[in-house]
Amino acid sequence: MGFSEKQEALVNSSWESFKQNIPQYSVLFYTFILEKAPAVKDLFSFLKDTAGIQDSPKLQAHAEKVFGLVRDSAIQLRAKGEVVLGDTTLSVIHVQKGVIDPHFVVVKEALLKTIKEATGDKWSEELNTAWEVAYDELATAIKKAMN
Ligand code: HEM
Ligand code: ISQ
Repeated sequence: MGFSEKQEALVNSSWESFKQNIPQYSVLFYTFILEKAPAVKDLFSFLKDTAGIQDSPKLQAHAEKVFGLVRDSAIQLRAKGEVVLGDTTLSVIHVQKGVIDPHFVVVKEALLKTIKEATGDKWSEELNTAWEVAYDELATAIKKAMN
């Protein structure tokens, strides 16, 4: 899978946009996920002890990790043409939590919509495709070790 320098740069610059307002975008991301798959709410432990999703520092930290991992994948794709996970931790966590294949599509759509919001008038089809490819390659790597 070819991943260009331009694509890597697009992912990097929109990652910076995302980081400009993590409280807002992490809530938006989570809201998009629950819109499509309300039942998924019960899989996440970190919202149990908070009043609302608006002020959950754990949600923010976790959401930042998810976007950061997709961005790392873009870097890996550009450097060596594939995404390799250091260990099976991510796969094990998701199996244990009860995550299934169709959930990955839900999270992907939520991620792309969040990036669209975060980048505003800098958004483009090309930028969208770059995130899509980086996410798909990462999701494939996680799913491979889940089965
Ligand atoms: C946990 C990333 C896909 C649901 C985690 C964690 C990471 C992560 C890093 C560990 C907890 C943390 O340190 O934040 C990702 C990435 C994904 C992905 C990069 C896709 C490429 C999914 C999907 C679902 C999901 C499709 C299904 C809705 C969860 C749940 C946890 C988790 C329920 C446990 C949260 C808790 O501690 O209660 N994910 N994830 N993830 N993920 Fe994902
Ligand atoms: C972990 N995995 C997938 C999606 C997530 C969204 C918010 C917080 C943590 C997550």
